[in-house]
Amino acid sequence: MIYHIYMTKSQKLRKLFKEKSLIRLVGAHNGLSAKLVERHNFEGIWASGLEVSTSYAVPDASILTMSDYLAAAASMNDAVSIPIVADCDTGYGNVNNVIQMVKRFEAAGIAGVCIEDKLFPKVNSYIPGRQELASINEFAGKIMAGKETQNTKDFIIFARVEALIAGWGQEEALKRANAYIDAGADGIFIHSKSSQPDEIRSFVKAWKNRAPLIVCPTSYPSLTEREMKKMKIKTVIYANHGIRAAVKNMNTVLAHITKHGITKVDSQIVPMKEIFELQEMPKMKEDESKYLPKDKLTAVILAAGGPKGKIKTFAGDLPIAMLSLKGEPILFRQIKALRKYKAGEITVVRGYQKEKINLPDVTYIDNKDYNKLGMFHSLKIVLDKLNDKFIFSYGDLVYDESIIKKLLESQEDITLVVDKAWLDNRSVKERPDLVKTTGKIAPGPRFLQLEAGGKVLKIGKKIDRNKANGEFIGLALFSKKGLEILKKVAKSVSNKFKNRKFHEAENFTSAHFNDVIQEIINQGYKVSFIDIYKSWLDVDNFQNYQKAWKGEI
Ligand code: SPV
Ligand code: MG
Repeated sequence: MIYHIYMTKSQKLRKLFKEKSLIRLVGAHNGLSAKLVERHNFEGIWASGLEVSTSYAVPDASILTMSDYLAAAASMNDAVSIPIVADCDTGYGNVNNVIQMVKRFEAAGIAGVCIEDKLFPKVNSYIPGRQELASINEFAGKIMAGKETQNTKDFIIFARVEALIAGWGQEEALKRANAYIDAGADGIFIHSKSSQPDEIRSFVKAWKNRAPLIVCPTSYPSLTEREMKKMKIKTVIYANHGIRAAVKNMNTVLAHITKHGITKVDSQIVPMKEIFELQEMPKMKEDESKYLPKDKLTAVILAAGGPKGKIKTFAGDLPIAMLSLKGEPILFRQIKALRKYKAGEITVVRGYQKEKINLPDVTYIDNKDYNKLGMFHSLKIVLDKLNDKFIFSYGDLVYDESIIKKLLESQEDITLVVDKAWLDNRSVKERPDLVKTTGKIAPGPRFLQLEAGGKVLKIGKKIDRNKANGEFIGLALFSKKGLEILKKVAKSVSNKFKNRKFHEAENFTSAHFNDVIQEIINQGYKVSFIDIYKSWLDVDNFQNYQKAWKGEI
C-alpha cells in the first residue's frame, strides 16, 4: 500500500498562495461543473452562490439554505482534488450562523469560505436596488468568530467588501477592508460592478498590498491577468462563465431538437464516452475487476454426440443441442437458465457438426474423438481447466429453471439431479441413466427429498430397473472439493482400466459419466442427490422432442 503525503485542501490553497502569483478560481455549482474546471487546469473552484442558486432556478438572494450550499460545495469537493473556496454569502445570518457555517464547511473539507458584508438576506451584487451593508463592527465580529471557530490553522476565511457595489465609495471600502484584516480575515475580496476596472485599480493602489486581494471581473473583463499580476492581485474569480456557457449551448441544442429532432445533433454535443469519463466509469470498472469477487460458478455442457435413431432424420445435420424449441435452440435455453443463476464461464464441448454450435459468449472445446471415445472423455478434456465449483449438464436437456436453483442450494460435494418419476414410468423401453438411492421406493410425485443426506448407491443404464428408484437427468453439481474428487478418481483409474472393463463400459476410454460416478461411490466418496418430479426432458428421441415442443415436460 502506498500512502501519499496527505495535504488538506486548505493546505493546498495556502501552498498556492505562496507559490502562484495569480490564483484563478472558476465558478461551479456541482460535481460535474467542478470537474470540468479542474480538467482545464485552473487552480481552484469558486463554489458560486449565483451558480448554485441558478442550478435550482431560484434567485441568488439567500433563498437556498446553508445546507443546500454546503451539499453543493461538498459534491464539488468530492469530485475534484483542487481546493474549493465556498461563496457563503453573508454567512447565512448573524454571527451565530457564521459559527455553524465555519464548523460545517471546514468539517466537509472545503479549503476556505468567503463571507460578504451585506445584510441577510442578501441580493446578488449585480441586481440594482437593495444592497444593504452590515455595520463594520457587526461584520468584523463575524470574521473574528469564524476565525476562532475554525479547527485547523490552515482553513481560510476571506472577507468580501461590498462598499463599491453599494455605492459607498472608495474610502469606505478601504476602511472596511482594513477593519476585516484587523479582525483576522485571510484576504479581501474587493467587489465592483463597474464596467471598467478603474475603481478596482484605484482601490488596489491605495491598499498597498496590505493583505491578499481577490477580484471578480465579470463586469470589467478588460482587466487582463497580466495586469492583475502586475498589480499584485492574488486571486481572480471567473465566477459564472461555466454555467452561462452551459445554458447557451443547451439552448442551442434544444432549439435544434425542437426543429429537427436529434438527427445531426451529435456534432454539437459531447459523445457518451466523455460523459462516462466524467463519471469516472473507467476507474469504477478497474476497481471492479480488482476487488469485486467474481462468481466462481462455471458450467460444462456436453454437446459432442450426434443424434441417433428417428431424431436424426428430423435433426438433419444439426446437433441436438441446436434443435430449436419455439425459436430458441435447446443449448440457448440452458445457457439462459445458467446465466440467470450467475454462471460465469460456460464451456460447451462440441464434436458432431461442431461449427453448427456457435452461440456467443461461451467457451468452446472440441472433442475430435467424440465418435470413438465414451462420453466421459468429453468431460475429461475440460477437467484440467476447471478449478472450482461447476455444474455439469448434458447438451440435449430441456429443463425447468427451478431445477438449477434447487441444485445450487446443495451444500454437498457431488450432487446429482434425480427424477423420481421413474417409479411411475418403469414400463418404458429405453435405457435411461438409472440410480438407486438410499430411502424407500415409494412411487408418486414427491417434491421433498425423502431423507436428509440421501446418497446415490448405484448408477448406470444396466442396473436392475425394479430396484432403481430414480433417473439421473444429466445435471450435476460439483463443489471445489467434489471437482478434486472427480479428478483424483479419474486419474486413479485411467491406466488401470485402459483395456479392462470399467463398470458398464468396455474400458475407461469408452466410459460414460455414470461409470465414473459409480467408481467415485465405490471408492467411498459420498454422491448426493436432489430429487425432482418430471419438469425436464432429454431430447434424445423424437417423441421427447415433440413433448418438449408441446411444453409437456
Ligand atoms: C457569485 O458567484 O455568487 C458571486 C459573485 O458572489 S457575483 O455574482 O459577482 O456577486
Ligand atoms: Mg455570491
